Amino acid sequence: MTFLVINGPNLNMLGIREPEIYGNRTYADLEAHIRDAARLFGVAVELFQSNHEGAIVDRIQQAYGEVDGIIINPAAYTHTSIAILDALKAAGLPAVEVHLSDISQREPFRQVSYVSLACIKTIAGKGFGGYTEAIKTLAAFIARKEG
Ligand code: CA2
Repeated sequence: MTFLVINGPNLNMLGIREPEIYGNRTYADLEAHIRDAARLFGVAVELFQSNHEGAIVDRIQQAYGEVDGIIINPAAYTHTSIAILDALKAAGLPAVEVHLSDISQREPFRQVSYVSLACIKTIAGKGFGGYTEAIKTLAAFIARKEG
């Protein structure tokens, strides 16, 4: 089983600013965390980070027929991007949305997620652990569907 993990704009800045919201750990630490979690659940992962909406759309389109599921933290595009929502729908792959912070407790504009409309689950406010939970959720969902 292979999952594509997509991280959106500014997540490459993790650990550099706003530690009170996003913590002290860096994007490299997040990548290591995701790879460890994938190993734990026996799945392969491809990691992709971009600050560009079109690049994220392209990567989702490319994932069709290539991976079994998508884990996505679209970052700020969560709250604006119908293009990413449509790409996820077009790819037709099971997807889980992850946010480091609890977007339901933040500014009203962060409480709206277009991307969630194409996801089987949204996990928010659990920090790096949210990605572990997403891998577990996606693996169980696919196993149930195939079994
Ligand atoms: O909580 C999340 O994971 C978010 O997706 C993070 C996005 C934000 O726009 C979403 O509303 C919620 C922002 C990621 C920016 O990350 C930074 C990291 C360090 C310094 C500045 C920004």
